[in-house]
Amino acid sequence: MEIKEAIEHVRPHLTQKRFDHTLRVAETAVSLADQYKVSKEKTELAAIFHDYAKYRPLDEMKRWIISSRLPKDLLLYHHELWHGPVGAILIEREFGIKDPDIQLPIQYHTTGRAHMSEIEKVIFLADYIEPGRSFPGIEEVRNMARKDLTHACLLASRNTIQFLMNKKATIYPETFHAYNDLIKQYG
Ligand code: DGI
Ligand code: FE
Ligand code: FE
Ligand code: FE
Repeated sequence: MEIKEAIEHVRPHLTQKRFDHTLRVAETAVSLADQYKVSKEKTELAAIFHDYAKYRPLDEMKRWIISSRLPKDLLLYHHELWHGPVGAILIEREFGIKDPDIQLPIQYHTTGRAHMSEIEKVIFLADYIEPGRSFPGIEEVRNMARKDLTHACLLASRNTIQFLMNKKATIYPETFHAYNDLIKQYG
């Protein structure tokens, strides 16, 4: 699919704010893809679709999780974790995009997972550091993103887990699996 077509499919499903975020994620992701020798075309498509399902009604997302190959334990955790996995399914069903290089980064962009591919790391990180974001410690992650993609993912993952624990949120197992996998490389 051409990027322009993807953008027009996504636009009506997002708020203006979320759409602008999506374009910034795409720009950030393409710059990382260029630096780390990842396919620009696949990166841009994954970025444009990464929050595609963000505003689907909860009962619709629930039905997709029940009726597709997605992990059922998602239903035991916060619904904020559903839009990535559901988006990965929707682009296949609606647009015939059946490519793990595009679907996996979308599926895991919120949590990460163990053994992320380079394109998964690029989307995970771009979503975290795009210029519209302001989290505590984000400048350190932005600087590291220019030096070491995997190490930057570790910093983003660690910050997210600390943030979630501080607000007493439940943490999805894949979120921990991502952190554990990354800290083993940089402990
Ligand atoms: O969709 P975005 O807002 O662009 O960003 P996102 O999909 O990365 O994250 C959405 C939210 O999900 C963010 O506030 C952090 C949160 N999150 C990430 N991992 C977990 C989580 N929330 C819970 N409860 N558990 C997690 O493991
Ligand atoms: Fe998201
Ligand atoms: Fe994220
Ligand atoms: Fe996002």
